[in-house]
Amino acid sequence: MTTPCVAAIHDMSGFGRCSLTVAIPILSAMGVQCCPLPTAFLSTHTGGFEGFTFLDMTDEMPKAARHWKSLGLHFSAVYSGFLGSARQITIVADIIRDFRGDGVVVVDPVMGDGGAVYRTYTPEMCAGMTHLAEQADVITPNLTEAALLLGIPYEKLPTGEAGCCAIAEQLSLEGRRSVVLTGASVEKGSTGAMCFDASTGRTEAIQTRRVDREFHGTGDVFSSVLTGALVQGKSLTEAARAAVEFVRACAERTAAINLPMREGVDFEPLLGLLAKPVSSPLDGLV
Ligand code: PXL
Repeated sequence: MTTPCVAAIHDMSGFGRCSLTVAIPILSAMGVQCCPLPTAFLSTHTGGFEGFTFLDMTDEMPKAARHWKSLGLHFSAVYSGFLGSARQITIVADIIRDFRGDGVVVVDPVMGDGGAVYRTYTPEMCAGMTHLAEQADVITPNLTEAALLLGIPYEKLPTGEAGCCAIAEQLSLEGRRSVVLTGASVEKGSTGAMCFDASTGRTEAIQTRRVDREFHGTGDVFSSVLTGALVQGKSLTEAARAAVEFVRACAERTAAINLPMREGVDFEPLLGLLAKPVSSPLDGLV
């Protein structure tokens, strides 16, 4: 049995804990090999830092994908997130087409948070993200991204359990695509995800107690755990449960140490929570 492999198409931000600096350690801790295809290199992420550098990797991506194809690589999942240019929309769509095989395609339609679009995202990129997300088996929007995908103002989104249910179902392309809506709160003091599972047609809220503070990068932590758990064969709601609980643990710790928001969540000491115990070097092989 070979270790499952995920093609992870995200930016690499040097400081601030998001995207690949989150996806690589989380997938590795879950016993999943992460094969990064960086969309951009930034000195820091764009949320709360001034003067960050931005190296667009658009031209490199098709070349790297062509090499992967020539090697006959197969992935258990293709997992995309923050993109660096509008041109990357078709490039990532091509990569999904070429490598989806019988794996799962997770598109985190990263575009914004808290009702605002991220600084490097153009209207063209947001429109393109809607098309890219049509290729996904599973999407993981937050409420801001859900509003953009649905083409409605953030303030007009329905709220509460029935509202989150309606959003998840409306985003499902008439039941063809699974949706894990993040930052979905069904009652005061709780938060988590609202999941529409295309394989069962059911919608279910996965909730935990809310840590009363804002955090940066939790969407990337969430989607990475979810992707790892799906690759491990968990159902959508089991995977969402694992992601909701891990994000809550990270949030609790981050609040306890008073980490500035722009530094992301202090997840590294908690990676052990995601790992399966190993008793010998040949564990899982026989
Ligand atoms: O966490 C989403 C994200 C990913 N990558 C970069 C970002 C952000 C959010 O601000 O700036 C570079």
